[in-house]
Amino acid sequence: MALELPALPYAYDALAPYMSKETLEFHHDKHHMAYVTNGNNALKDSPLASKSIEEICKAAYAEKSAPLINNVGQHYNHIHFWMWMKPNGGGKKLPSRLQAAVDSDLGGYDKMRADFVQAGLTQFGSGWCWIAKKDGKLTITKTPNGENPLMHGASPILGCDVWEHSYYIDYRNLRQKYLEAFVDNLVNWDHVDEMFSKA
Ligand code: MN3
Repeated sequence: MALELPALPYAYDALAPYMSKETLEFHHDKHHMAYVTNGNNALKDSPLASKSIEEICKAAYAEKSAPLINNVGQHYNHIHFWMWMKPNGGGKKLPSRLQAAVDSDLGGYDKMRADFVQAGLTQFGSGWCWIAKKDGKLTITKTPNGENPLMHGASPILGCDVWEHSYYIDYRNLRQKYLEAFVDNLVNWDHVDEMFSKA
């Protein structure tokens, strides 16, 4: 089953001013496309090719396959990244069951927001910050490059891309402002809740 680039679930200009049309054109059409192309090349002749993308992520990390960790990992991460955002998203509009878990496991909304931003800010170089479910509890983590929580025995429910290609056009070097805008104005809590319900 070949990897395929999904269409964005909204118009390219739908997330402005928090994420511009230009950023989404480059990020989706060029960067994500490259992960799909390179991932398909890496999967050619691999016994993992018939597995689900989640299974490929886990197996690739266990086998230390850099081309699959990087490209299939990034494909998985970006499929959800597009769905983790929506116009007029973000802020304290969490579905109640998710809110209850954030309260009990992450110290409430404000601490969750601060810790998530801090995780993204302190990821040195390229990578992602996450809210993931591990051992039955929500936790905030960060990973380098194309890695994701699936590779570390956890289930991601929210992730933010802190590669410079995700924010440099709109925020230049101000990664913190980008992360704050992501949480305050872009997060699609319904997709987070859907992943939470399956985690
Ligand atoms: Mn990216």
